[in-house]
Amino acid sequence: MTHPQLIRQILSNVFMLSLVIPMFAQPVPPTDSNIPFLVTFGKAAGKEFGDDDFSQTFFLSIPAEINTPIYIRVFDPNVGGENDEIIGPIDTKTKFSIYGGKETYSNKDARQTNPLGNYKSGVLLDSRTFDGTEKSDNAWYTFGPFAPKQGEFIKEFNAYLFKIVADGIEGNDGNLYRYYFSRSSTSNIAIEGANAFSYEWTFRMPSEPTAICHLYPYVTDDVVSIEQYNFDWDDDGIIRIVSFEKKGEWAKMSNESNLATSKHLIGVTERNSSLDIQFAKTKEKSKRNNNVGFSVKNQYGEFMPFYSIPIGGVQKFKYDINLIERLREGERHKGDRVFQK
Ligand SMILES: [Ca+2]
Ligand SMILES: [Ca+2]
Ligand SMILES: [Ca+2]
Repeated sequence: MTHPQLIRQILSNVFMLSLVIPMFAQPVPPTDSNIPFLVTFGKAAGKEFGDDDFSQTFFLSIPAEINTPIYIRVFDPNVGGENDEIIGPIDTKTKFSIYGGKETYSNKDARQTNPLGNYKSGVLLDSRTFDGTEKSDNAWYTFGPFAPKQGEFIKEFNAYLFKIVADGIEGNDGNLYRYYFSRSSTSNIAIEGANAFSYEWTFRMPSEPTAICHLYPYVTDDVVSIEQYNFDWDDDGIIRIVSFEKKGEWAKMSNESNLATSKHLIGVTERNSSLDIQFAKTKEKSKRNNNVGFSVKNQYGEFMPFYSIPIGGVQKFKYDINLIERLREGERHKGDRVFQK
């Protein structure tokens, strides 16, 4: 193959690849997580329903080169009707607030898992409170348009960051909802290169008795151990960690209204990509309407982000011990200096 032919071939492969693997992260929860809904309860709810703090924060990152307007869409933002968990009379109000500008992400309080301190840092761009009478039942409500530059510019991502906070400000019912980050106000059109993440997911498990859901915490290259936290798992099955080296390491699991935590070592091959945390229901134990909270800390005590497009891809267990050994060997030599004669 001549040189120009080779280049054409490479370009065409890259083009084909971009068709096959679109890096579009916009539904949250993402389709491949198998998680049907995010959940936020009204603050008068008992914690046995699975929400420990009645607040959920997501960040949306928009690549710096995008300069067309974006929209933040919420599916079923109200409480009542088809999808929500109703306790007694419908009396719950959920407030969705969108933040941008300075400190939206860079303020430390925004990157914790509890709604404390200045977690609503940044400039409030828009907000709306939904109750049981809203017509947005089982339908999309659209915030925006926002100019990408209304987000906070974060150099390490080369992106503008927005923050979406859902607070259960009144009542005791569970609000189930989803997000889509869109280029259109009336339909779901993905924003190329955008990604979404949170430090704590509170979500609904599917009703199918053998369903498996996934969350993908990103492991940076300085992580040597992690500590997982799960809240109100209700003995619904098994929570396990899958990686290049872990076939399904069990996490300590919570039951009704309690928090369980366990520490897990991270090897050299398990860095710079995302772990697969599996929430696997089992037929014998399967529960209905199970809401769960999940977060992970690194050895520095910092919460780790879970992205809707897993960064560095999702790790899969390598059955071949020789292959694992070669991977470890390769990682060990990555840092070696090369001396030239
Ligand atoms: Ca109620
Ligand atoms: Ca809802
Ligand atoms: Ca639960």
